[in-house]
Amino acid sequence: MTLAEIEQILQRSVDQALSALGAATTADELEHSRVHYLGQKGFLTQAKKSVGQLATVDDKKQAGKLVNEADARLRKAYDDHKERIEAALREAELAERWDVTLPGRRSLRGKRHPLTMTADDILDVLGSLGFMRAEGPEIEHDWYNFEALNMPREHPARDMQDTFYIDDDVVLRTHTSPVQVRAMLALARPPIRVACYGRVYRNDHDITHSPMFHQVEGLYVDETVTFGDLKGTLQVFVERIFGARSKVRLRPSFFPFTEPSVEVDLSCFSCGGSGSGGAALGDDGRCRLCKATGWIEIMGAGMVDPEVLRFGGLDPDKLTGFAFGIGVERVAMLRWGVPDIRLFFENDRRFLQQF
Ligand code: FA5
Repeated sequence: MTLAEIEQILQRSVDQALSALGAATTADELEHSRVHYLGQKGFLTQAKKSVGQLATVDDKKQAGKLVNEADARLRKAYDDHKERIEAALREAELAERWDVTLPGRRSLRGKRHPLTMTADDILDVLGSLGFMRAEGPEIEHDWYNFEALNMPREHPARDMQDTFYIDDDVVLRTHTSPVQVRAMLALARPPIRVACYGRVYRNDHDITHSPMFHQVEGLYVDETVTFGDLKGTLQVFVERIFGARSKVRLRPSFFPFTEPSVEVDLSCFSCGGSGSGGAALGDDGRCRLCKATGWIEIMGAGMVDPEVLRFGGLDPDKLTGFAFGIGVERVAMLRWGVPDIRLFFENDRRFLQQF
């Protein structure tokens, strides 16, 4: 091969190679062209080999220069185009991930569960009245849950609460009242003024009863605690939770651990206590919320039975006390007009977002 022939081949092939490299649109196509033109069997390699066979040193020099120039030009074209393909790829990937024209997505903020909000509000009110927080176990000894509350074994009052037994001596607590006895034994000296919030369990389930629910227990023991103090405390409590126009009514009832015992009714805030009108109006013009009675039951309460004070290690000849137990779900249902207790436990965001 002569110098002129090498020159000719280089000119033609470099042009071909440049347009082939430039036409590649993917990394694979580009690599394919690189191997074809710059690889072992490519024209450049062939040309390099031919340089050695040229007749004169001058020809070799000149041909070598031409081959090296072509080589450098093609490698640069290859590198530049590779860079362009990679940049386009990166951009395509980014465009796939970030569509800056989309409207922003708001991240969901967590908030307190309606039952937690209700319990917090109840505990805030009781805290402002001087009640200290107290706690007790959910898996409780029969003695605290029943016996120390005047319900010995075989006592018919035990049937008031359908109990989950772990064994003969241990139960899932059926109410927060065992914490009364625990608090008396632990604090020992009056005044004892505690509020306990927690889960309780009963074998009970329908739209207003859940096998697991929450109670807040209040207990106040001192030298001169009267039934009037209980009524005053409950009045302040309902005004703060349900509004200034709310009234309480105490109805005689029975609990083995209080004497006298009462059911506490709240004046119906839907019909204003009139039994008719309001937001929960039925077809017959009567209030459905209070069943036209004007009152809604919200908790049990009473003066602590002297025997329970004794179980708590206190002297009933010197001390008196009152106690009350509130169903937290009941309060939340009344506050927000929730028709089914199970809604609180299903964790459906459509329900929870409304509070
Ligand atoms: C008691 O549990 C007594 N320990 C309350 C008490 C305390 C009385 C201190 C006197 C002194 P009762 O069984 O009525 O009482 O329950 C109290 C409240 O818990 C009820 O008013 C109701 O709101 C709620 N409650 C009872 N059972 C369930 C249930 N299965 N699901 C949801 N709430 C319930």
